Amino acid sequence: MKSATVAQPGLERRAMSTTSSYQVSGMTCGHCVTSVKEEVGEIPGVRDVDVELSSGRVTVTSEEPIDPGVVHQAVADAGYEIVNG
Ligand SMILES: [Cu+2]
Repeated sequence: MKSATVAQPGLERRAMSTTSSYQVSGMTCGHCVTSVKEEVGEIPGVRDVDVELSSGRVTVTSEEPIDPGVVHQAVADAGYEIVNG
């Protein structure tokens, strides 16, 4: 009997990733950035959160698309507001 599963180097399943970005208002310093990163980073499936303080741009990288409502809530929990996206 042959095994149906054969490990092949280089063919292991690579998780898809998706990014979405949002415009957040109210962030004024590095502490704000950290708060947003922490809250959004706790959303299940989120891999990475990039925050650009000068523009208020928040880019979320996740394994699967995240419900924007969940991101809005996380940003609100951090004390800020998504104004676009
Ligand atoms: Cu701040």
